[in-house]
Amino acid sequence: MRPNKVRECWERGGAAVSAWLSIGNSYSAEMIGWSGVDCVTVDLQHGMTDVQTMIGMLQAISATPATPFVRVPDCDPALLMKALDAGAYGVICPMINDAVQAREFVAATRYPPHGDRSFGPSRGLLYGGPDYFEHADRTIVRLAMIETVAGLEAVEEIVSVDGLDGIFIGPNDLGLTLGKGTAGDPTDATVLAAIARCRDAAQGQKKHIGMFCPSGAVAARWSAQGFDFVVPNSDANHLKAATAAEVRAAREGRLP
Ligand code: 3PY
Ligand code: MG
Repeated sequence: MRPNKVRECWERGGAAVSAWLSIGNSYSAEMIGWSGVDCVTVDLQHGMTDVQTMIGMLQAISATPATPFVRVPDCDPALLMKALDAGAYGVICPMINDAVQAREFVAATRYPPHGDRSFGPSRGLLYGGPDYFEHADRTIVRLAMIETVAGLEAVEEIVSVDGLDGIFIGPNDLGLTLGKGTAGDPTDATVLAAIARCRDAAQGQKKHIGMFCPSGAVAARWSAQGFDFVVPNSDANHLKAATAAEVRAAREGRLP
């Protein structure tokens, strides 16, 4: 089976960097796949895309060196299985609030006897190879998002769930539910303490810890603090920021 670059990166002791796709388009997905990232995550929760478009995006990512991941909109076993059947090598599940939900999430991604994933890996076989079934459970990465007070309070139990590879912090939702507002680069002491608790819980169980970040510089800061799956913002935000910078530069020629 084709290897998972995120697992390879972790085996070397490195921090994996994932791109994040909010734009539902296969051409931009392919372009981002050539940016040097280890993996590219299609965001089905807040991204402007649907399942059919996701399939084309996963096909486009397959033509690049990056490994395809999907963030599903919620812990829906049918959608998790569809994303995996479509060739996702990693799934990120938002709003995991307790160990029961974490176990349901993991079960949907593993074949029996360890889980209840149904057999039918249509594109999984094409992308992964003919031995997909034998290796899928060990190759696929499963990250549960901790982004609520409930999830935070249960984080030690969540990271203990067998088969879960790690947790991924959504700093905006976490800040919101802690009553501190949204902040991609949190500075509030309560939010920072919550993030440190998540990291310590994950590392205590030898699980991985990731976070969505507003920039590469912030992602580098967190990876220096032990985070090993970082996302330096989304395609849409990069496109907007880069375009705005060029427009500002162009206006310097002759101010209106
Ligand atoms: C959050 O910050 O809440 C996220 O879900 C980032 O994707
Ligand atoms: Mg969120």
